[in-house]
Amino acid sequence: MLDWWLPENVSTYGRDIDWLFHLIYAITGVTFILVAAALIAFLIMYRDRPGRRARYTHGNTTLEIVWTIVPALILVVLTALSAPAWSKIKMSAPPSDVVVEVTAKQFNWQVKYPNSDQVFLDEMHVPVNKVVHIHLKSQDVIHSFFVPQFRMKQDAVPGRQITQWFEVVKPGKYEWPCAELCGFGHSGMRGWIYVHSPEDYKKWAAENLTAEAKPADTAETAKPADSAKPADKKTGGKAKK
Ligand SMILES: [Cu+2]
Repeated sequence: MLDWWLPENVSTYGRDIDWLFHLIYAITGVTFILVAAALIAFLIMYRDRPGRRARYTHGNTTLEIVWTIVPALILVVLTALSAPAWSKIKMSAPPSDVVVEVTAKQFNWQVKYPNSDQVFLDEMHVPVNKVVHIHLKSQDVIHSFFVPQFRMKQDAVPGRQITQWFEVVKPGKYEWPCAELCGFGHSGMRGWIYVHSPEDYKKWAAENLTAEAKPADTAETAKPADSAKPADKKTGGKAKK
């Protein structure tokens, strides 16, 4: 109904959020119209007229109870309706195909991939139709990772690493602003997320993530038995130096 108004949804879980958005928008929209109509009606009904005297009223207990209980019930129902989306998007994650480490700072996104020391500034590359896990940290103040088309928003909090995930279904270049007023340069803090086709992503990774990724790959082919762990340890040790 309001799809034209939101940015295009390219995320697997975007629908789960959009219908809740539309539902809440409809409820608050109808409430707004009722309240505004009552206000205008009362303005006219109780306007000053010759011979009319103001009088004191203490209110109406029944009305008070009704307009307290009805919104409370609406909130309880909305909570119940949003719980499945919340648990799917925020409380759990499907196994990752790609992991990206993001550290926010005043006023950039710093992007790193496991097994590579290369740090990218305000630029992330991920493959389409893959589950991407973001390990989100902050170096200074609270920032907020926001990609409207992904329907994803998560604060980056100093002292914590927060894992979030997304899966994008359409290749493209998506704006990646910081959505938390984080200081003087906040308005300029934004990056771009490039969602590539599988071939393009492979090509990009081969050109940009090779330096540290290669030793791990060769270790894997050299020792096919249980190579994953030693290879990880190797690169992990290297990264510390
Ligand atoms: Cu910021």
